[in-house]
Amino acid sequence: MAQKQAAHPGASKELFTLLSQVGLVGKHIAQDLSRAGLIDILGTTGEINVQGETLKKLDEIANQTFLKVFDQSGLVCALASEEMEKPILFPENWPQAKYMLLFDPLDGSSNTDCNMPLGAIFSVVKSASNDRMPTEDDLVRKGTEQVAAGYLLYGSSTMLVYTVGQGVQGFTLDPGIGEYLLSHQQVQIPVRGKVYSVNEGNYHKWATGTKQYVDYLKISDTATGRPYSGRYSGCLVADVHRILLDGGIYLYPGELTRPEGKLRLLYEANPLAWVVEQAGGRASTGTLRILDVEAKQLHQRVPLIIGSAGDVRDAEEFTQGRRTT
Ligand code: AFP
Repeated sequence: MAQKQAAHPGASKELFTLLSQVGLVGKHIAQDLSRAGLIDILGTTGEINVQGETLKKLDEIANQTFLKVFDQSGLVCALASEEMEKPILFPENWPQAKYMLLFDPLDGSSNTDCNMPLGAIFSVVKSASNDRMPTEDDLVRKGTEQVAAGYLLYGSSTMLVYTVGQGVQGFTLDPGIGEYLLSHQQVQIPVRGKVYSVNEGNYHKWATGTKQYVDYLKISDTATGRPYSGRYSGCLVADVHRILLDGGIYLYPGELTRPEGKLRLLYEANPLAWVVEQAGGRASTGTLRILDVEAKQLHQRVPLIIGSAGDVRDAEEFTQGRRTT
């Protein structure tokens, strides 16, 4: 990280300290998860979150861990989370702290009780003005305005993967020494893959173009490497991480009765889109580059098609009706 900082004059020391603090969140959560069946952290809290979803105990623990690590760090002047309707503002940190952190503290929470992969996704933007303390509206920014973005993956090992706009770096947590070591330098996503990742249980809800694209992936054709294999874990981070390393495509498309899709723009789609683009891939709504989507609300949803550039281009052609086979 220090090397990257030296090579990137736009990325300040505070930004890299902030990324290290995200790593610290990952250490806490990874430790909790390693004992999840032994301590009382599985199951639900009995509450419904701002997204209308049942809150898992681990959602709450992960959110609190982010808050604890950051609220007294002096590094951020605002925090926004999937689990909180309103952001938390820290006027006491402003103007020294110019960064604002948006995050999904626990991605894939349906996986908590069955020992499957989980993640966290984060996006960092700078306060919009030097003259005044940011407001909630200042957090609602286009993906192109991110200054750092990435994710934590709690899989068979814990990883921190990030970009500050100079490629993608991946660090693996060595639990023996409690440190992250650089394991994936300048990650490059293949131009095409052999895997598609989508909740096919929603097939009947999709528009024709999406159905035709997914049908196309299953037709045997050696020239284009089809049929693709289906791989879907229910954890966006894990599915996108696989695709980042091996190529392929992840889709959470808009649906006929829910054209905006399920995933959140500011703290799910935007950070992953920037990571994947920085690795040479592509991220789209089907008609628009994710990073160019106009941000209007903190918890805004967006359709997401992300992965290898060649595969995402194919999907765009199908969803735009420019191709049917
Ligand atoms: P949470 O962030 O609420 O855990 O949701 C998980 C998720 O956003 C993403 O990780 C999955 O890819 C997707 O939702 C799974 O949704 P379905 O259960 O509808 O397939």
